[in-house]
Amino acid sequence: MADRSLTHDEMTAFAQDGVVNVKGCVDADWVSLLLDVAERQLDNPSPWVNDVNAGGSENRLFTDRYLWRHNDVIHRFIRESGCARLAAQALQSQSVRFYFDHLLVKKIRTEAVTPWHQDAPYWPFRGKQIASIWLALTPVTVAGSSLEFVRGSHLNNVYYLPEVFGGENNRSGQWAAEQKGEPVPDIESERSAYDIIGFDLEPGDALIFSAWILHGAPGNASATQNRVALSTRWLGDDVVWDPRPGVDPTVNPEHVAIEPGQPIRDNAFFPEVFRL
Ligand SMILES: O=C(O)CCC(=O)C(=O)O
Repeated sequence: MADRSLTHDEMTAFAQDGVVNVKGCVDADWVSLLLDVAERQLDNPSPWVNDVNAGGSENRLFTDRYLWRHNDVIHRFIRESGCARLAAQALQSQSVRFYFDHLLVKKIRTEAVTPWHQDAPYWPFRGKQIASIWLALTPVTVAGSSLEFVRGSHLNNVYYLPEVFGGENNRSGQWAAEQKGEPVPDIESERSAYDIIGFDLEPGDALIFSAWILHGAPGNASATQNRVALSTRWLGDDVVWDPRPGVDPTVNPEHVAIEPGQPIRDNAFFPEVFRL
């Protein structure tokens, strides 16, 4: 499966729509290994966790990030799953570096929505060649909290203010409140005004999407199916370091010796995983 390539149509969809649904992105062995990681992480989270209703078997939103430097499975996944190559193809980039992994669990009957947002404003970079690969580890439908996107919105050249997901409950995410700027419009109240697309996925399918596209997800209305996904973040050739106030502090200027405006060179924090 590490040889999976994007088809011409898939690359065109990513370029035009800002998102592409990649069937069979990884095989069942990876899905099973990553589900085990998710199970263990729920009981033993990292300092970057956001856990709403911790310990609950329903109505629980759990996110944890930045596991790859400590977790052998995630470390191997980013190097061996073939995702780096798919990211490079989608981004039309000669090389890709890894940024971080993001585990996202919505247990059955989870009310918490994922608010509409762009990813780029949260991160300490400038550049257009930034993408995520959101890998479904369970079957997901839009009603079961799959992602939705405003098609083509990655091309609008707008930078929206990041907001703190989960508000005051999200103790590890308050850094986002430091930014100033234009808030994301109220897309949910005016859905018909937007070209919204959503996807149903099977385990092992993935959505590759631009860090500039507006996206969000409903809560998980299912009474039987937890929703588990792993989102990995990838940086292409045009990305430069831009550690602005109010961006994600997991990797910050104390960690890396990159001058603002310089290309991302650091292999310890942003390993180059693919080069043509
Ligand atoms: O899984 C979710 O609900 C949110 C995922 C997301 O926004 C992302 O991966 O960028």
